[in-house]
Amino acid sequence: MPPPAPEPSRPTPLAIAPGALWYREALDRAEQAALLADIRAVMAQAPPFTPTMPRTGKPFSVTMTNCGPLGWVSDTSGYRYQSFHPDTRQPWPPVPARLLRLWETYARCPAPPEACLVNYYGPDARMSLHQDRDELDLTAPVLSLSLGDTALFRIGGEERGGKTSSVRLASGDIFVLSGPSRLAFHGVDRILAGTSTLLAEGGRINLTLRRVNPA
Ligand code: MD3
Ligand code: FE
Repeated sequence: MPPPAPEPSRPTPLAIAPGALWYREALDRAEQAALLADIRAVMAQAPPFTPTMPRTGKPFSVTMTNCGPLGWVSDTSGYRYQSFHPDTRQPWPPVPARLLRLWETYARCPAPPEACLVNYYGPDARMSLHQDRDELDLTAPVLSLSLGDTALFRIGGEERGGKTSSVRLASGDIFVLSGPSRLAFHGVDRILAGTSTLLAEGGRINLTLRRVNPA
């Protein structure tokens, strides 16, 4: 048996809820800029689209794109993961290597992520309280990386209407959701415009790395 590969070191997280680990200021400015350049390249290949609500067709205030073998989409037929961009019909671009390294360091999940959802929030965008349960494998962690303006993020429990707590997710913060928090209700109440200079156009990009299928 070969010796196990050494685990890359990571800062000590704050536990917001059981299984919800917040790594504040995990990435310095240079790392954030390098990740942003990787995501700009993804967006050039797979332009952000405006998803719509399944029943009503109401547009989201957030625009989205994806990289990885699978991407999350929403339209009048429903929420789902699919292997191609809904407008261009092209396969999603691969997950940049730098992001795969973050997954190895912070998610500590033996299987690679299958989907990386890229959300863009302009100054007035928000995301209402929801659960992420479109994945077949709900045991794998989800890793979130924030870039740009700070978000007022809210997280509750597994039941809608329960008590919630709020944290400000800033540029360079990493949030890992696993175990009991994987099915927690969560959302973004608002974006605090002008809190970061990372994005020239302002606003916020959030990346979520996910498994979809059991390994
Ligand atoms: C808690 N995105 O894409 S990231 C989403 O800031 C989403 O764009 C938010 O909710 C954003 O679905 C929040 C932090 C996050 C991501 C996934 C979670 C929190 C989560 C899954 C389960 C519980
Ligand atoms: Fe979510």
